[in-house]
Amino acid sequence: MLRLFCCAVLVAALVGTGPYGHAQRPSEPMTLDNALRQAAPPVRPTAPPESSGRKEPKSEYMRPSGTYVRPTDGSKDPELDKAWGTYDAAIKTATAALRSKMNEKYMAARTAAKIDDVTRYNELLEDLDKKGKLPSDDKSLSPALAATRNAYDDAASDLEKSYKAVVERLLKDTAIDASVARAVDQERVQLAAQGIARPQIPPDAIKIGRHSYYVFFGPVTQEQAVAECKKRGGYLARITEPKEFAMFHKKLLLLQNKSTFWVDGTDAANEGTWTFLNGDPMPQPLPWLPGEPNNDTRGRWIDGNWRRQEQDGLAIQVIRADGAWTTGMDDLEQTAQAGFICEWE
Ligand SMILES: [Ca+2]
Ligand SMILES: [Ca+2]
Repeated sequence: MLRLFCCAVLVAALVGTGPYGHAQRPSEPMTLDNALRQAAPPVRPTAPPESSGRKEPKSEYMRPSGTYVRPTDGSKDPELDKAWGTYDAAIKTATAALRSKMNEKYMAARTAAKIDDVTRYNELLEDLDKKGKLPSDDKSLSPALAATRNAYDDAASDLEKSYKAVVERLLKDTAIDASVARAVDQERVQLAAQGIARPQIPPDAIKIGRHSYYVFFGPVTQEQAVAECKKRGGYLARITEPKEFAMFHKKLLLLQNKSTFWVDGTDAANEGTWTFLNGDPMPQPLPWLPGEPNNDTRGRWIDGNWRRQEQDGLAIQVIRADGAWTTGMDDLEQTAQAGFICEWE
């Protein structure tokens, strides 16, 4: 009986398999059509229907630039483990919110068939997903970027507090050598030095000599502009030399749009005497726009109230005059909203 079964299996195998041993359909009559069909290259699988959105980022988490990386040789402490967990979660959430905003822009650009924007947002998304690189600046993403950076700062500040708390606890515990507390504190200092506060110079920054400059679109007040540059490890640009001005003249003219950017400078202390914001004298006479500085005090609406203010803040402006675009300095109310230029040494 067993022998019979074996033979049946063998016969079935011989009948049912082709030259490569793969199972085949029952043979069809050899017609021209069938012969051609068998000779034809295999039909390529059809492309999957285009998905409604961009591909989701890979599941593994890419730590974005400008955030702390936990030192591997640091102290192992449950409280610090927990703090790092909280920090990582906060960074992840903030980054995911930014990514979602970028994806939204990407989809909107696709819907509007704006090819350039589609390409740009796709590149920004890839940079974020593959390199952890935040968009250096993008007018349409400014609020989302600012929110992300604030979230990073908050997370870093919470982490710093946890480190300090752990150091305090370790120092109080007589059973633990003080050197352990010092090592933890050292780790905190290292993080602060290499982390959030490090200069964040956009890769496409303008270079003049050893200095880098970047034009941000804001809009912010002059005081906020100072804070924004400081946050990036730089300072509000000091445009004092003709070659610096010439460079911005050239770059900003490309905007072909009325725009204003804060730079370092004020005459708040002494009307008409321009100094840097910290009071240092300004070395070069500035190329003012025609009719400026006028300390225009016509006033404007600020927070629902008509206010008259002195124009005590220094800005570089792109305007259209006599049918052509030009740039130059203007004095503005320091609470006015404008873009800004950061500088790094
Ligand atoms: Ca003034
Ligand atoms: Ca003015």
